[in-house]
Parts: sequence; structure tokens; C-alpha cells
Amino acid sequence: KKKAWNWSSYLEEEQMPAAPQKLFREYQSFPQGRNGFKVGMKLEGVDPEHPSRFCVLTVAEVQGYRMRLHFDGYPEYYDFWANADSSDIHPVGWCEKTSHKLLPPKGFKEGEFNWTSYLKNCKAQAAPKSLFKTPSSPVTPSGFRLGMKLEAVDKKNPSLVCVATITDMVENRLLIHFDNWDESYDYWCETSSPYIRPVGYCQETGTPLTTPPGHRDSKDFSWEKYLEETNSQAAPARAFKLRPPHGFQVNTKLEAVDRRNPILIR
Ligand code: MLY
Repeated sequence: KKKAWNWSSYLEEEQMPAAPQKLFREYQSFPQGRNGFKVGMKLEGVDPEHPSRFCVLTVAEVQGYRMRLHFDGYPEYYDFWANADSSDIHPVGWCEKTSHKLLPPKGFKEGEFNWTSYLKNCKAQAAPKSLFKTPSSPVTPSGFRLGMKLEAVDKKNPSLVCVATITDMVENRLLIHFDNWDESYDYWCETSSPYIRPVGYCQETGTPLTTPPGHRDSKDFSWEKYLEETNSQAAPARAFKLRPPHGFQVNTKLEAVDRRNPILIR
């Protein structure tokens, strides 16, 4: 007859140690992890599939420091997991305060939604402000502004460096949008991100630049003309964190993890 599986006899059989408790941070311990979010609390947050959208969310499940968030009015399969200290979640009222558009729960028309009556109707509690991460460093002006253009790596197609625009800013983070592409490629990044480069970077380094689809000058794209046509500004080079030349050369051999196939841990 099979015995029930348990950690201590398993580790003994395998002659392998458990990772010592002291290597973990307090917030990693489960189930005591310090996470004040409770099931049913409501909040505002970024839709991971459409990072430009802020939505009405409910805490559906809490696991230590992580929680499953649900889009109000939408099927459960859109639910996603976030850490309690995520920069992508905000207390009720944040969108209004920061002039962001809040996508209401399914079934509400635009402008029809208001948190006070919604919370009352749902008999739900707003997640207390104190549970959210507060921006640690004071927000320093970075030199980046809304609408500025730059060259950015498409994280879904990492071999492409593309023409992009800063379409939102929250604290020290930038929302990167690819010109003439839909917002599903958008992503949030720190101002110091290695994925963003100043206008002219590709030309300087001899890297191909992916120009906006439908733009007539794809063959001999000129930033100067494009900025003029779109009546926009380039993000100033000094706003980017400069990195010293890395010294790698084409064809240099090295070892690296295959991220699509990281070694399975059984
Ligand atoms: N094969 C993809 C490539 C999309 C690239 C989008 N980037 C540039 C924002 C496609 O054509 O859908």
C-alpha cells in the first residue's frame, strides 16, 4: 500500500536538504507572509494584457505575498497573479486623482461608473491605501515627458528595436507604446531600463530600426522628418541612463540560460 507523500521522508530518500528558512525573506513565507489584502477587497490596476488600461479589480485569492486579481464583471480566466507590492496596483480613487481613465466593470457605460455607489451596491470594501506600495524615492523629474519619442526593444519580439512613444507616466515609470501598433505590445519600464534608447541609437550602432507600419518612409526613415510630421519631440539623450560600452563582440561565445526552457525543477 502506498504511503502518503510527505516532505521529510522525501528529502531523506533523496538525501537532499530543504532550502533553509533563513534564505527566505519574511514576505516569502507562506501562509504567514505579511499581506494585508483580503479576498473581496477592490482596487484599481493595470491589465497585464493591455498595460495601458487601468481596470476595476477584486482580490479573488491570497497566497502569502501574492494574490489573484479578478476583473469585475469578466470571466475568471482573465484573473492574474500579482505581488502585494506591485507597482501596477493602486487604491480606489487613484485613477481619478492622477487623471487616468478607469475602465469600469463589464456592463457599465463610460461615465456611468462611480466607486462610492459601486462599493455600496456590492457591499464591498476598498483595499486600504496603507496596503499599497508607496513610491520609495521622491519622484525626481527624469527629463522624460509624455509624447516624447524614442527607440525601444519590442519585448514580445526582442530582436526588434522600434520607433516608440511615451504614452503614460506613473511615478518613475514610463509606458512604452510602439507607433502604429496596437497597445498589446505596450509595456511599463523604469527610466533606467536597458530596453529604451535615445533617438538615433540604431543609426549610431548600425542596428536596424523597425519603423512604424504604414509609414511611407520605411526604406529611408528619417527621425528628423518623422518628428516634424508627428509634431513631437525626441526624449533627450541625457534622460537615458548611459551604460559604458559592454565589450561583447559579434560571435563572442558564452553560456546562457534558455528562458523558454529553463531547467525543470522536479
Ligand atoms: N510577427 C509580428 C511582429 C510584430 C512586431 C510588433 N512590434 C514591432 C511592436 C507581427 O507581425 O504580428
